Amino acid sequence: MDTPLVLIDHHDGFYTLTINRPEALNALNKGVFDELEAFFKQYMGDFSVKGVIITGAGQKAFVAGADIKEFAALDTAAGSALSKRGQDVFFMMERFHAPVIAAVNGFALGGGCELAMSCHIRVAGQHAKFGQPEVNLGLVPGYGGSQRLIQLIGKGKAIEMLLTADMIGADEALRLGLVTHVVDAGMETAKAMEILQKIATKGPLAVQHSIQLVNAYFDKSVDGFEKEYKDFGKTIGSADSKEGAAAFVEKRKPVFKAQ
Ligand code: DAK
Repeated sequence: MDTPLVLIDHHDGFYTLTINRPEALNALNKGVFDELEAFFKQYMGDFSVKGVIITGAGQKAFVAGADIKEFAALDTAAGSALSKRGQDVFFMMERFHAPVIAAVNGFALGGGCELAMSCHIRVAGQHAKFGQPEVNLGLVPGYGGSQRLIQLIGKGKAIEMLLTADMIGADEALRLGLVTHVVDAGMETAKAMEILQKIATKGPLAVQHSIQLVNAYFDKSVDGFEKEYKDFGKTIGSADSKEGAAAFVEKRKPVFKAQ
């Protein structure tokens, strides 16, 4: 049997997905996309999954981009189709019901930066480097990077990164809001797990709707305020919200059931 390109480890509802192509600095090829897609398709809406961490094998790279050797021969039609397919996989991650955290343990370039930006939260090792170097190859980003980079750090810095292909380090990524935590190298997954465990004590439906509401802000076809009052109704009508209020009054920890 072939070695998986995405290693899946799970414990008590927490999943760690490790992109496993260290010899190519974990570059995203078709096989990696197939395995990521299969995971998120299988578990979408399954509340036994409390959270997901995505990281890269080895200590050098999270993901150093799309696999340059794979896309060299593509023409316009095939390239657009592949880009759309990659965007769809990243949308599945962004819309996942439970938090997905990127534990960025090294280079996050091109498609790697796009993968990290499609996660809900990003934790970087001190040695991490971020960039969108597509222009070096005569390309623009193909997996949502031109849009999500602006969403996260604003137009001014995003356009500079896109046009110069310059990399930024972890501390600058933190300052710009591209990541929310910087930790010692090797501690990225531990920090991500700490965040997931905290979120897992909250109401799972409320977490799911919070993710949807943040996504709605950036979805031009959705009125986020309208969705908020509707989702508020759904959450306040849920058994979990009754349990949350009862636990508060009884001075105990709530036991949520995603109902
Ligand atoms: N793809 C394939 N192999 C890669 C790779 C990549 N993105 N990045 C690194 N590798 C491979 C290297 O070729 C090398 O393999 P061997 O030559 O040893 O066989 C091995 O990983 C180790 O890399 P280096 O020897 O270069 O390691 P260094 O420490 O010297 O340098 C580096 C590390 C990260 C600075 C350097 O490897 C580098 O610049 N890598 C390329 C970064 C990059 O430009 N990434 C691509 C960004 S553009 C598309 C959709 C999206 C995209 C494209 C198409 N379609 C839908 C068609 C997105 C494109 C991108 O992501």
